[in-house]
Amino acid sequence: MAESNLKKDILALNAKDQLHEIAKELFGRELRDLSDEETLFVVMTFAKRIMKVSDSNTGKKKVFYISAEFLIGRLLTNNLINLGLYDQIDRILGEYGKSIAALEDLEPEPSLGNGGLGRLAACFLDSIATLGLPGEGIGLNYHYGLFKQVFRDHLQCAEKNNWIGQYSWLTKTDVTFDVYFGKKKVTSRLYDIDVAGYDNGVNKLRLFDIESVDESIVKEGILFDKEKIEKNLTLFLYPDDSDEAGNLLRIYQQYFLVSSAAQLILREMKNRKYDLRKLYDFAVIQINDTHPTMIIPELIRILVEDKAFTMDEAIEVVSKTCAYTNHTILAEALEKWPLKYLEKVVPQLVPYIKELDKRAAAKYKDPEVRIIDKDKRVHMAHIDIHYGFSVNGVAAIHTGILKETELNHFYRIYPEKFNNKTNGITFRRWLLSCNRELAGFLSETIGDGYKRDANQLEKLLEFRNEEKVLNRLAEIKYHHKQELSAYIKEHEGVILNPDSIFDIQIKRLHEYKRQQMNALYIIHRYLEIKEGKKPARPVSFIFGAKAAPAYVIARDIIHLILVLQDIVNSDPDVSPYMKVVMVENYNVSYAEKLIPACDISEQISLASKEASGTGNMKFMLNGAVTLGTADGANVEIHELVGDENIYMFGAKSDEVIRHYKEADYDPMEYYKKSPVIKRAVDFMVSKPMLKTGHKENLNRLHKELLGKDWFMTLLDFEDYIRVKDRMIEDYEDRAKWKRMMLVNIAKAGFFSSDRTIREYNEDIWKLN
Ligand code: 26Q
Repeated sequence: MAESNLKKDILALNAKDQLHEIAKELFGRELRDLSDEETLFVVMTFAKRIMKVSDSNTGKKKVFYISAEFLIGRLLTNNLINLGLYDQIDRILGEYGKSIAALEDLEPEPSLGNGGLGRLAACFLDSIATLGLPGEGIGLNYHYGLFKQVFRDHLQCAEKNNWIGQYSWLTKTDVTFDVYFGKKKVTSRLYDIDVAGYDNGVNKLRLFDIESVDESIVKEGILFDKEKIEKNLTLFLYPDDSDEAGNLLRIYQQYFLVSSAAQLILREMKNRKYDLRKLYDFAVIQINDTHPTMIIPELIRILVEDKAFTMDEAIEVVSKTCAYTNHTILAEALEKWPLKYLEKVVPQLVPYIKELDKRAAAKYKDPEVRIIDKDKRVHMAHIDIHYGFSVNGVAAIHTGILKETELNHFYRIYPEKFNNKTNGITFRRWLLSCNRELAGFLSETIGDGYKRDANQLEKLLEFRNEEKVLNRLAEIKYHHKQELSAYIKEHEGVILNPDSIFDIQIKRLHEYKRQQMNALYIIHRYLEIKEGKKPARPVSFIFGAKAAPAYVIARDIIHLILVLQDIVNSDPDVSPYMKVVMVENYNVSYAEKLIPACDISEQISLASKEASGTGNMKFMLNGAVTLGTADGANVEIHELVGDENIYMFGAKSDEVIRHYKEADYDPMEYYKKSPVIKRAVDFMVSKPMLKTGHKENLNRLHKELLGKDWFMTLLDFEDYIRVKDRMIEDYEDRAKWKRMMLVNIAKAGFFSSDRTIREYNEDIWKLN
């Protein structure tokens, strides 16, 4: 480490010369004459070169974090901060009238993830590198990643996101592997992205790509021929899973990932002359949800077929190497593939999966723990639990529900495998980089120590009654609200008042996350203002969300919000008191602008359904106050900040689970007995709504809410109104609110992903 710093210092000393040289090399011109975009490429190239010569984190044992998603976001600012070069480069650019801030928005965002699970993987890579642990991420290089969202006619449309330009953080390697789908062979090529730890060594994110990929098969939007596997395999992240071809493609992607990963890991073991019979002494494979589960039968297959292991030996070695993280308890998200799909895509794995099932069945009579069920569907999670050594949930309540309910049959046979690892976020991106003003103020107030040891944020509590500190926090928040307002005006065409309360819900669109409940509140407030109840202060309701293209009701909810945005913002009686905006193409970069500007953090999932949530942590760290249900990590936030610094509402998870068990929840009951609920729900299909929006979408949603409401919106709606109204009133007690902000920041240290990764290492990975 000392040596690597020395190396960095030497390189950094003449950073200016190097920038000049790279400018000449790439563009044949002087730095001062380059466009902002060209300057961005120069700085990127410089950072890439520094990382190439920096030391990597090494050790006898390494973690391979294998995941279908790595939602890494833009890398320029983050890499410069972690390399300790941000201020220096910014100064040099300043000499030419440029700044990093002016460049960073030009970087295309790698969109290699859907949401929480992918972003968590990215935070983990940052923390693994920062803690100096040997580890790498293994994933896929989707050319167009997750779709780009555009709104047309109040509807979500999907376009491809072409994030890989001429200059990207990817480095093409000369490593290739053969991957077989039955007898059909394709070639997989490895690309690397360097991951710089904060003041520490560099690790790698390994991304595999199919050599025969063909971007030209993409037509309108994100349409392409799903059958042409050798051309389409790495074009998109999670394509349409509404039909068989889409599901098969998903399995092709998964096997392509695990076959490449297995070969990469075994190649490294061979290069380092490690004994494969002790694989678990040198490698631990963390399986991020079930998407990479086939790595287990695949490794067993290779050890048996190519390395002369007996089946018993192979199973034992692999089981001691693999660990599984569960990120969801939604039944529909637990992967169960029809055996015939696997027979079609990866016939070579099927005998091994059958063998694993046979052994489990011989040992345990309970049909619930079978890998292949009576309908011939393969339960991917069951492979992980039987043939991995660790099973973890991602927040205390989530792990509890796994043990007691969802995976109880497994918990009874393997209690020792189950453990909790409450999620975390990297403070480099979610504080130092996205909120430099707050980070600077914290350093002035409590010193720099919190940057290495997040728990030191608690020192801030000493200032809970110091008006100067409290006012400064409020001032920083206000600056971000001004900046966000300007950005939203430019990009969404909506004018927000920075003096209004910024109420923000940003996350994937899913019924269980209940954006529809937030929308119903907006209707409720709109109608109250129409009746003449003018609030003391305006509220800005801000949303960001993508819906899976095949998820009809989720798209209807987006439609509802966009129609409300139109109606509310264009109504002169109402718009001075409230505004609604759903930002287009919500992504990591947008989150970095929204989160520092937030007052009210909406975390309103139906209790028991949100495994953890990590946005809740990012908001808290940036001084927002949570409005939440007792779900996921909200429960732990509540414990940390106490009743007086959070607004909790709604049914608890045991009540919700009971309703599901008894099948006794009926939304009609709530609709009939509450005029407030009835009025808000019916407004969805009222004349003004149908005039602006589409009958089909709004009627379908209305019917869904009253006929099914699977995620119990109406159960919690009245309590939500009550608590949210109180929260908005409390905002006027400025002293109280500022203190809540301070306490939330001070208590956020627990949610550093450095803490999470330390726990993974101590309990599961045991790296040196
Ligand atoms: C499965 C089968 C078929 C098609 C798609 C999928 C699929 C794809 C993505 C299932 C799940 C995902 C992603 C899940 C996810 O992001 N989960 C989130 O993980 C976060 C990190 O642990 C948690 O904080 C969130 O609570 C959880 O929702």
